[in-house]
Amino acid sequence: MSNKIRLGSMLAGLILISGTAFAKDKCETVVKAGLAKQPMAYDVKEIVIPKACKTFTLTLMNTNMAAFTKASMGHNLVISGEKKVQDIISKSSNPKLAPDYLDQKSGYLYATKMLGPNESDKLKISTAKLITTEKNDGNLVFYCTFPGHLMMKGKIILK
Ligand SMILES: [Cu+2]
Repeated sequence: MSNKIRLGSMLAGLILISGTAFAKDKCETVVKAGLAKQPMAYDVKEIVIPKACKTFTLTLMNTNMAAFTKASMGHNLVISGEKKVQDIISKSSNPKLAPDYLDQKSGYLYATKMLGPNESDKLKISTAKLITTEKNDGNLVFYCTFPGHLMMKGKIILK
């Protein structure tokens, strides 16, 4: 084997290793709400957040067609511990809070804006806060507080 070829394969190996390490700790994700076949759903049931990420960026996109308005079929993404879900959802479903349907004092950890079709919003999530909340309020979950959207719920997994 010539020196040139040996160097070439060593470099290829290094690129492969650094590529894998980068992919392992991906500190961002995009979640879609409102699917073609199911306007009242997220496209994922789980969001995996690596503890190695200090901050995790979560973007929520409402991909519903314009026929669904924010008032008739809005979507948000709220994060809290499992223990607080019922309280947060029942306080947030108050008709006085329309069309945003989120009680600011209900004790959630993070929440996007209530989105109409083709709107998006971004959360900058501190993993340290997630770890503390999981200890105090149980397993972490995400859900939509628009009235009647109880089926829009999934798990947040810290790993
Ligand atoms: Cu919703």
